Amino acid sequence: AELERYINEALENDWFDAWLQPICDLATGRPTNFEALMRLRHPAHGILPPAKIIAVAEENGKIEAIGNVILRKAVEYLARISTIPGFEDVRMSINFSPLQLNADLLARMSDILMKSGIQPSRIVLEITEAVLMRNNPEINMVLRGLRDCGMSIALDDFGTGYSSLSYLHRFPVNIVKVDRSFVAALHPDSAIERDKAYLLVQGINTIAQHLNCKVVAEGIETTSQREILKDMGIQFGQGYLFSRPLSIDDIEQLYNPTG
Ligand code: G
Ligand code: G
Ligand code: NA
Repeated sequence: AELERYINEALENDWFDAWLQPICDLATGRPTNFEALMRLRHPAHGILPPAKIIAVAEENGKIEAIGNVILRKAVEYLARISTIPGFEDVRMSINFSPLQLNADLLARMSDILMKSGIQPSRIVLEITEAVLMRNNPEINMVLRGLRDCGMSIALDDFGTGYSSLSYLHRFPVNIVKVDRSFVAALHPDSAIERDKAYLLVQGINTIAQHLNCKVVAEGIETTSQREILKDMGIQFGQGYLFSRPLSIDDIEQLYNPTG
């Protein structure tokens, strides 16, 4: 009930923001994308836990209003980042709840992109396989519509769900994000655990490459994880090793300190 009240207050007062975490080329460390991550900063209570906020908002129907704020800000921030030298072509990855993927989104998305002058090919929609599992005709139509406009679709938390492979087969996914639990297991004390995680990530990478999907490894925290993944042939990664999620002002400070 408390979180519901904070959500309403935050929508009224514009306290929702999109923080950004870079997705980097593992070989060069250069950001190729930024992922927009929802943050609610309450003036009295600080940053509230995003996963809980999203769960509550999906229950009470506020997720669409929140998602619209995140979408608008993420595109605005992409336009700002694009003015940094060397960042003209970076992309923005935006998380979508299944409840946002309705016919209204098609019109809203094209309106926002038109007004900002951002090419659709610079937007990545991050969905979880729970979205595809619904096999909902409206959702599938919306995803195909957005893809037909030139946006990419990334499957988040890959490998943690029920039957991920069948979704790759049934639905035109462009990017697979290897869940961070696999990356974390590349590091443990037990060599058996480590070897198993290695084989699983390698398997996911092989399958994804055969399906022409790019692969992003999530949750990279150490240089040794980065090296292992790079040597395995995985091209992209995200995690605290590169950067925590940051506000747009901090991103501009970090990448364009003189601009
Ligand atoms: O930012 P953090 O890592 O705490 O995010 C927690 C969870 O919330 C992650 O699973 C992430 O995908 C999800 N999430 C973050 N931002 C958004 C958003 O804008 N919309 C939706 N639907 N999920 C988000
Ligand atoms: O599921 P999704 O990829 O959207 O989740 C993003 C979440 O992962 C955010 O809550 C973000 O803060 C968190 N995250 C990002 N990088 C790392 C990392 O290197 N380690 C851990 N433990 N969490 C991370
Ligand atoms: Na995500």
